[in-house]
Amino acid sequence: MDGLPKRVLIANRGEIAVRVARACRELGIASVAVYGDGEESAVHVRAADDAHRIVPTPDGPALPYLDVAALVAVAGRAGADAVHPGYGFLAEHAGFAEACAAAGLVFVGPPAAAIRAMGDKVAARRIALGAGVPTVPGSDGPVASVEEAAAWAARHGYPVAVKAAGGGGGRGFRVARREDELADAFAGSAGEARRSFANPAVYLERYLDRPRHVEIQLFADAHGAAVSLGERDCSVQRRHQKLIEEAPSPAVDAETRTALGEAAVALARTVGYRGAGTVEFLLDDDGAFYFLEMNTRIQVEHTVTELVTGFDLVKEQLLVAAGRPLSFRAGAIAPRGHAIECRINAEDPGRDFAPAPGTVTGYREPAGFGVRIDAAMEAGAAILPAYDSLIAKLVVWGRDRAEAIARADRALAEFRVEGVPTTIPFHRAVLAHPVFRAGDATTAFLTDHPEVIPPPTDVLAAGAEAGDEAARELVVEVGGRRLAVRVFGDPAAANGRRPLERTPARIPRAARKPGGAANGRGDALISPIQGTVVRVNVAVGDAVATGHLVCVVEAMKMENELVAHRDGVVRALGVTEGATVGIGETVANIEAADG
Ligand code: MV4
Repeated sequence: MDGLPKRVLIANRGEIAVRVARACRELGIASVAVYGDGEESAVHVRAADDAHRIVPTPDGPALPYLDVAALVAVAGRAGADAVHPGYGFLAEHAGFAEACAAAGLVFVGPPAAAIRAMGDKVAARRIALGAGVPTVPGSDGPVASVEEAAAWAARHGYPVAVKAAGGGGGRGFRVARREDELADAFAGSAGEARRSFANPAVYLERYLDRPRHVEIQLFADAHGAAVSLGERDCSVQRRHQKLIEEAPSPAVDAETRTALGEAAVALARTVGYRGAGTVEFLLDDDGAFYFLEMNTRIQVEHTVTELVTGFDLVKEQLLVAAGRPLSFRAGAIAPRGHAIECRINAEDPGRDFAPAPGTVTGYREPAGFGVRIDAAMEAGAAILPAYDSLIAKLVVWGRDRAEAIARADRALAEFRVEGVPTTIPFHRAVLAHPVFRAGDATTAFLTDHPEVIPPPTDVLAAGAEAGDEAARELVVEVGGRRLAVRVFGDPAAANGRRPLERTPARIPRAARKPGGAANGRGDALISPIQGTVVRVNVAVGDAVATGHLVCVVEAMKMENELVAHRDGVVRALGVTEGATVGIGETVANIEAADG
C-alpha cells in the first residue's frame, strides 16, 4: 500500500487512542474506536469518527483491548483497512500483528518477526551482541538452576541481576548483592517468569549500580532508511514505572549521543525493523552504555522527542506503515531546546504510589506557551480499576532545561484534579530537588531521596470518600480584598448552629521504607497496596525474620513482595493465593519473637 489508509481501527483507549485519532484527523483518515463496559461515553470514543463495543466472551480475554479475534472482526465490520495498537495491550503481540495481516489489515507497527525477536530478551541480547551493540556482561543464554547461576556469579562477581527471558519492563527482575541472596533472587525471578510469561527461562547479568535509563527513539522505513531521533532520559521511575521523562538527557554529550544512535540503528537494521521503535540502554556514570531491551511500539514518552524534533511521530507511523519513505533524513534532524514529561497518575505517592481508581470530580488542565497536555479526561470521568491509572501527560518545552523545569512547575501548579489523589505534588517536589535540578538523577533517585515523596493524600480533602465530605474552595471578600479559603464539611453548619468540628481525618504518615513494600502495626503486617495475591510464602506457625518473604501481590502488572516487618512467628494469615488484598488490610499476624 502506498496510498494512506482510509480508516484506522484504534485498538486502544485513553490518551493514546485520542492521540492516534488526532493524527488520523490531520491526515484525512477516518478513525474507529473500540470500547468496553462503562466506556460508551469515554473521551477516546468521542474522539474517533466511529465506535464499536466489544463484549467479552466466556472463553476470551476479559478486556476488549486484548481480544485479538474481536478486534479483527470489528475492523472488518467497520470497514477499516489498518490497525493502530497504541502502547500496552497488544502493541507488542506478534500474533496480533499477524492476525491483522492475515485479515488484509495494515498493522501500524513493525514486522511480526521483529516484535518476536525483541520480545525474547535472551534472543535480543544475542542479536545486540551480533550487531556490535554493547551489552552488560551476562550469561550466554538462560541459566537452568541456582547452581549454574552461582557458578556464573562466582566467575564474574557480585552483584548480579537475575532477569526473565520473557520479561522486560522490570517483570521478573531481581538483584543478588551477595552469594547468600542468589537463591532467593533466582527463585523470585523464575517464579514470576513462570506465572507471568509463556517463557519461564531466566538469565544473568552483572548488576550495574545506579545507572541512568537512556533510550533512543528510532524510525525506519521500507526503503532502507533507519534514523535515530536522539535520546530520552527516563531515570525517574518507581517500581519500573516511568514518572518523568526528558529530552535530551542531561547526562549525554554529543559523542555519546552519536554512539547511542549508531548502536540503535545497527540493531534496527539487523532485525529488519520498520516504523517507530525504542532501544533502551543503561548509562554508567563513566559514560559507558549497555543495551537493555528494545520496545517495538510507540511509547508513552514519545511526546518529549516530538517537542524537541518537531516531528509528529504518530503521523510518521501511519505514513511509514503505508509504505511511504520517512519524511526526515538523519542529517536534517536538529533537536531544539528541552522537553519534560510528567505522568499525572491517579496514585497516592504517600501510600507507596498505590493506584487510586475513582471518579475525577473536578478537572482543569494547564495551558499557555510551551505546555501540551495529552489526556482523555474530563470532570465526571472514571479511572477504572481494570486499567492503567494515567490521568494525563503534561509535556512542556523550554529553550533550555532550566526553562523547561520552571514551565513544568508552573503548569503543575495550574493543574486541577479533584476526586482522586495524584502524582502532581510528587512531581513538584522532584522538580524542586537539587539533585534533579543538577541533572544528576539516576534510576535510584527515589530510593536515595525519599524526601520527594509527599505524605499520604488527605482522603477527605481529595474527596476520595463521599463527595459531600470534600473540601470546598470558597471566595470571600474582606475589606474589598479577595481571599480564597478552603472549607471542610458543611459550610452551613458553621452558621451559628454548631462549630466546624469536622476537620479532615488525620491519617498517620506511613513509615517510609524506600524499596520495602511492607508496613507493620503491632503484630499485623499491613498491605500497602491493592492487588491479587499470587503467592503465599509462609504458613501459620512458621518462624520468620524481618524481611522474610510473606506473600507476593500483583498490582498494576507488577509483582510486589510483602515481607515480614519483624522477627517472629506467623500466628494468622489474612491472605490466600488467588484472592485480592486491599490497601490497609492485614496480610499476616506475626507475633514478635521476644514477646
Ligand atoms: C539492570 C539494572 C542494573 N544492571 N540490569 C529494571 C527493569 C528492566 N528493564 C531492567 N532493569 C534494570 N536492569 C543490570 N545488569 C538496573 C535496572 C533497573 C532499572 C532500569 C531502568 C530503569 C529503572 C530501573 C530501576 C531499577 C533497576
